[in-house]
Amino acid sequence: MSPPAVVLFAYQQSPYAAKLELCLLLKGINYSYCTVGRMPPRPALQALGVTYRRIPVLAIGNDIIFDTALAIVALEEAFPESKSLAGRNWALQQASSFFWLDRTVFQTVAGMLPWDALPEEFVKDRSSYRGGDPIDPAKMIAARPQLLSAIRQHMDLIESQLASRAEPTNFFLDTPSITYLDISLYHKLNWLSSMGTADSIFKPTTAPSFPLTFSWMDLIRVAISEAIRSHPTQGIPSQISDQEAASLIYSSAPNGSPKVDSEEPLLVAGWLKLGDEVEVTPTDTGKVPQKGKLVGLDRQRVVIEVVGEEGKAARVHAPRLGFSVQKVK
Ligand SMILES: N[C@@H](CCC(=O)N[C@@H](CS)C(=O)NCC(=O)O)C(=O)O
Repeated sequence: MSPPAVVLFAYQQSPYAAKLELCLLLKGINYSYCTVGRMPPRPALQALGVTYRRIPVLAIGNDIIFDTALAIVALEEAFPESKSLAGRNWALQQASSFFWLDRTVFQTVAGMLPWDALPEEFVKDRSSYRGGDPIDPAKMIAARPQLLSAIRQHMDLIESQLASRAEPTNFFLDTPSITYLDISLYHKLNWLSSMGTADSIFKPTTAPSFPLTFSWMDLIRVAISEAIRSHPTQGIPSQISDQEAASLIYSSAPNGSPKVDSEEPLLVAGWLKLGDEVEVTPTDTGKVPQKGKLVGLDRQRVVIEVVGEEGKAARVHAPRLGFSVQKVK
């Protein structure tokens, strides 16, 4: 059986897309890249009936996955022959990535963006994306010492973990090969170091405070170069149009039947039943609901059927952690 077509909907500057691209590259999975705008509207996703506003979105055949946390799980399942990034402590990796790195660390790092150099329209868009008070670039810049201080506290944890490895050439969890947690951590630090606003950390004038972190980042860069060298055509995307992306998705069949946990309290209580029109919404940022027909619900994911502009359907999967599921009233 030929492997399912993989389509990444993303834009170049998206740090979370970079995280998923690294996973695809290291796993050697071929995929197509459908470029969407840095801000909505995003016609490629609208055509699929996708209203979820976060990027990236990953399609594996007819299955459309929201959130990189679930995308990596779906990739591990759909491509069992590819290099695994799950490794040891898989559950702990997912929990650390989701609650520590993707939430707390990412928010702090995003605060370090050069807000005064960004277009006003973009800052306005990200204010509504984030929710709460509008982003005031002057206030963000004034808050930098506090953000830098928080980043140093997180980096202290990272440095201590790295110091506990048996070998200095091992990865973050003391494994000889790279794992998902390495990638989840690396893409944030690499993004931060590229901003130029944290040079006191990344380009110190005296001895660096985080030497182990820097040499671990070099290890990751070596792993990336090796992946490119060892399979120069795999994991390197080809650009496709919105229409090509839709036809790849709609010409594939969904993979298997969605799972249903009969003990799921929302089903047991009668709040939800299969076939209901529901909305699935992130609970932290970009809280734009995605509507669809409930076809699967277990402890890990919610699956809904979403009909696109041409009346064709795809299955959309979102993680349970960090997403709410409610019946549309
Ligand atoms: N937890 C989500 C976070 C995704 C996220 O925050 N993406 C950013 C871009 S890197 C985003 O969607 N920003 C708003 C936008 O692009 O419209 C994931 O892992 O996929």
